[in-house]
Amino acid sequence: MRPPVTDFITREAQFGAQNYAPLGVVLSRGEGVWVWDTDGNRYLDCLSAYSAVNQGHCHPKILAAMVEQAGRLTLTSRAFHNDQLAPFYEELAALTGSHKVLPMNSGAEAVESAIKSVRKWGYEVKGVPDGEAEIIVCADNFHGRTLAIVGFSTDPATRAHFGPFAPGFRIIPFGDAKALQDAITPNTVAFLVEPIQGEAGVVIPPAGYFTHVRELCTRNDVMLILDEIQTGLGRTGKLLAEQHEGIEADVTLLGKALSGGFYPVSAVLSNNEVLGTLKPGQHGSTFGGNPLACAVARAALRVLVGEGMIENAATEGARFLDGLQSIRANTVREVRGRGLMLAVELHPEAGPARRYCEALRESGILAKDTHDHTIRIAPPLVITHDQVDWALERIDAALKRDFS
Ligand code: IF1
Repeated sequence: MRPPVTDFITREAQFGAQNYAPLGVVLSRGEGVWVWDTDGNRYLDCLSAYSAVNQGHCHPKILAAMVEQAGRLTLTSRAFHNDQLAPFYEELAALTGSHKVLPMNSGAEAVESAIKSVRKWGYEVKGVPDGEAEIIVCADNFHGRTLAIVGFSTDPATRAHFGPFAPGFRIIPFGDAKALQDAITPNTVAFLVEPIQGEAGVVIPPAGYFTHVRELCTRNDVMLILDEIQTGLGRTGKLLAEQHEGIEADVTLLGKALSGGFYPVSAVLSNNEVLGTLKPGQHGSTFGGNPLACAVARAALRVLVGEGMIENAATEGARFLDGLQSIRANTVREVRGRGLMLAVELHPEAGPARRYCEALRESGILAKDTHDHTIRIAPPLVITHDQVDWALERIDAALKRDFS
């Protein structure tokens, strides 16, 4: 006899820090786009663990690679070499056209590592006076939850009462190249930005913005760091979101789907000398670049590319976006998206997006709200034509629900 759902929820509440407010569903199994709760109800996952499960839940080939490696060698530390790291470097560098790779674990660790590396590059190569490096970031950014990162967040919920914070960051509006131009000083070492702001509600910048950003960074010897932890690895219908803009970052950050949701794997990719500034003993991590992480990531990249998931995200994402835009509901203010990174923004008077997510759950779809009025829609990239139609029917009905 399975314990009732409430049993798991109350037991979590007894011992767990309450830093999340999850929907009232207790999941126990996942396969492809589907997840099942402890009562056996099936849901289409439209969050994909915030784009960490792009390859679909429990992809059999990634699982097989994980099990095989886990039975052979999991962790050596970087005090010794292992036989998975070089192939991981080679395959990731070839796929992304990068020259250097720094393997880390969480997305935030990749962001922090990039911040350290560009500061070091600023002092040792650009000639910025020690301790005076500046990094420009955008309002409404989300780059993780560590102290340096929340210090340059503009979301009170993620930064209140966590101070004091690290200095050296300037905040400008997203999408405004003139603001970037005005913020650059001789001490600016980098511009850190998401190609599309995910947590902000899938905010897509104006056409041409990144072309201008790329020119400004090149002209002023400022490193362009693109945080592709959420937008990367096929989510927007291309391997990297930067490809929609026809530009190349100097430093690219990957995480989440780099492991297909099996294991925390992140990486800093550098197209130039930034990572070359790191010398032995100057940066590291116990688990960074471990053989299990590398084997899992190699399989995750292999299936992402080999099974046409990126192309499918472009095709089905366009259909999903078109379908959402065709919904005639007076609750909807705007529909935004690129590939399978989609969002439905509601009119404030429609009430909190959370209750529409509750309605979606009742009809078999799991989605997450962000910033009160926006529903994110981000299914695994393996979603089929029929599953998109199945989801659109239910989203249409939910957006027309009368909660009065
Ligand atoms: C939470 C948000 C998404 C990210 C980008 C770095 C990171 C993330 C663009 C850090 C992580 C996660 C974190 C998770 C919820 C989720 C999230 F709502 F918080 F903002 F996706 F939008 N850069 N995003 O999106 O990667 O250290 O988590 O591996 O903290 O609640 P991480």
